[in-house]
Amino acid sequence: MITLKNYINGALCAPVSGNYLDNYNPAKGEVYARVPDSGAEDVELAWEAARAAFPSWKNTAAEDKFKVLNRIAELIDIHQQKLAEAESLDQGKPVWLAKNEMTRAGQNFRFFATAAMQFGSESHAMEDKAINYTLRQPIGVVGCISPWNLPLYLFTWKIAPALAAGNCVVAKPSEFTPYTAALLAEICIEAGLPKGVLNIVHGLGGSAGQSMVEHKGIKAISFTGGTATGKRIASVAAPMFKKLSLELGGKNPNIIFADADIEKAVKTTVNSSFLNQGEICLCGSRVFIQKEIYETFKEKLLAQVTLLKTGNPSDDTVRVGAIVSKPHFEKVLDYLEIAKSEGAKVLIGGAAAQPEGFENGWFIAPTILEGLPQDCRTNMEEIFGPVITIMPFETEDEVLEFANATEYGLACTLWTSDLNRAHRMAGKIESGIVWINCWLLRDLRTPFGGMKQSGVGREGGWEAMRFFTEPKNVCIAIHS
Ligand code: TXE
Repeated sequence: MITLKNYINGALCAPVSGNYLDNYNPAKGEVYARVPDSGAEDVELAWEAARAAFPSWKNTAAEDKFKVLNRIAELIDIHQQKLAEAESLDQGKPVWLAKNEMTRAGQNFRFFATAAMQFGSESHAMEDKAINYTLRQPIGVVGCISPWNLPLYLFTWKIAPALAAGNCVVAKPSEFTPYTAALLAEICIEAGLPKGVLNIVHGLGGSAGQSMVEHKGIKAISFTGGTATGKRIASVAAPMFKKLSLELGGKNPNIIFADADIEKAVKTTVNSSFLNQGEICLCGSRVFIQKEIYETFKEKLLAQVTLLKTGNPSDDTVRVGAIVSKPHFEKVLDYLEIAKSEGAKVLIGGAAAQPEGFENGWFIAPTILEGLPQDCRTNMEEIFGPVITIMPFETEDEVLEFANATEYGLACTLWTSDLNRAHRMAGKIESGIVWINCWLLRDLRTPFGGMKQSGVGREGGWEAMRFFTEPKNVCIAIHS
C-alpha cells in the first residue's frame, strides 16, 4: 500500500491528525494508496512556510526563477513514464493519454518559466506632465485548488504561473487523484525549489480546501472544479475580497453544418465526445447536426464509436478507460436513467461496461443518445462522462439559440467551410472559447476560461500572470 505525504516547507510529512483517506484504482475498484486527510492545522503550517519563503522568492532574480521552474519542467519530462502510469492508476484514464498530459504538464512549467523572464511593466507618458508606470507585484501567498479529471495537467497550469509571478503557493489536488501531485513534490525537491515556495496539502474539499479558502493570509484562490463548489468558494471568499479565478463546468455545443468537412468533423467528434471518458470540461456533449447531413453523419459517427475499445488502461489500443470514482460512476449512470425517462433513444452504449479482467472497475460504454428535446435535463446539466446527445437543426439562427440555451458558457466547436458564417457565429456564441474546424487545439498564450456559470476570470499566458499579480500605478510628475 502506498502512503502519500504532504509537502510542507520543503519536506514530505504526514498530516498533523495522523488520519488518512483511502485512494482507489478506478479500473479495479480497489484501494491502492492512503492519502493525508489534512485539515486547518496542515493548511496553517503550509501557509506559515509559504509566508516565510515569500520575501526571498519575490526578490529572486527572474533568471533564477526561470532556471528552477525550467528544471522542474525537465524533470517532469524525464519522469514522464512513471508519472503517466501513476496518473492512469489513480484516475482511470489510458496510460497513452496520461503520457500526452504529462507532456503538457512539463510545457506548463516551461512556458511560465519563460514568462517569468518576459512579463513586465507598462508605462504611459502624459505629454509633458507626467510618466506613469505600472508595477506588477506578486500577491503573496496564493492558493491553487484543482480537480480530478486532468490532475497534473491542471495542477501545474495553476502552480507554474503563480510561482513565475513571484508568489508562494499552498496547493491542493483533488482527493480522488492525489498521486501525481505527490510525485511533483519529489520533483520540486530534486529540482532545488527553495523550501516553502510551494506547499502541497492533500485532503477533502470540505476540510483542507475550505480551510484554504477561509484562511485570511491566502490572498487569492485559483480554482477549477464543479460549478456548485465554485459558488461555495465564491461565497466564502467574496466578503474577504479575495481575488478569485474560477474555471467551472461546461455543457458545450458541437455544431456541424452541412458544408463541413464531414470526415474530419466525425473523427474529431469522436475525440471531443469521449476523450478521457468524456471527463473534460471542454467536451462537446451536445452535438447539433444540420438536417441535410444528419443521417450520414450519424451513420459515420456510430461506425467509429463502435470501434472504440473500453477497458485496460495499460493497453495502448484502449480508447476509453475507467470513470474516476464510484460516486461519479453512479452519477453518470443516474443521468443515463434520466435520459431514458426523458425519451432518449440509445444508439450505442447506455450502460456500465465490464471489460474482461476489470469486472469490478467503474467503466461506462461510450453512449450516443438521440430523440431528446434540446432543453431537457440531459441537455442542460453537466454529466461529465462518455455520454453525448445528437440533435438535428435547420438554420444558423436556430442552432445559435440552442447553443446559447444552457447556463454554461465555456467552449463551442463549429464545423463549416463558410468563413463568413464562422465569424458571424463566433461573435454571437456565448462562450469563452470558440474552436472552428478543430477541438482542444491550445496555444498557452491565449486566454482560457468561461462565461455565465462556467466561471469568472481567465487562465493562460499574460491573463494568468495578471491574475497572480497586483498592478500598482506609479505616477511621476515632470516639472519644467
Ligand atoms: O468536483 P469539486 P467534484 C464537475 C463535474 C463533476 C462535478 C463535481 O460535473 O461531476 O464538477 O465534481 C475541492 N472548498 N467538474 O465534486 O467538488 C476538491 O477537493 C474548497 C468539472 O469532484 O468541484 C477538489 O480539489 N475546495 C471540472 C476541487 O475542489 C473544495 C472538473 C474540485 O472538486 C471545496 C471536475 C470547498 N468547499 C469536476 N469542495 C472542470 N471544470 O474541469 C471541494 N473542493
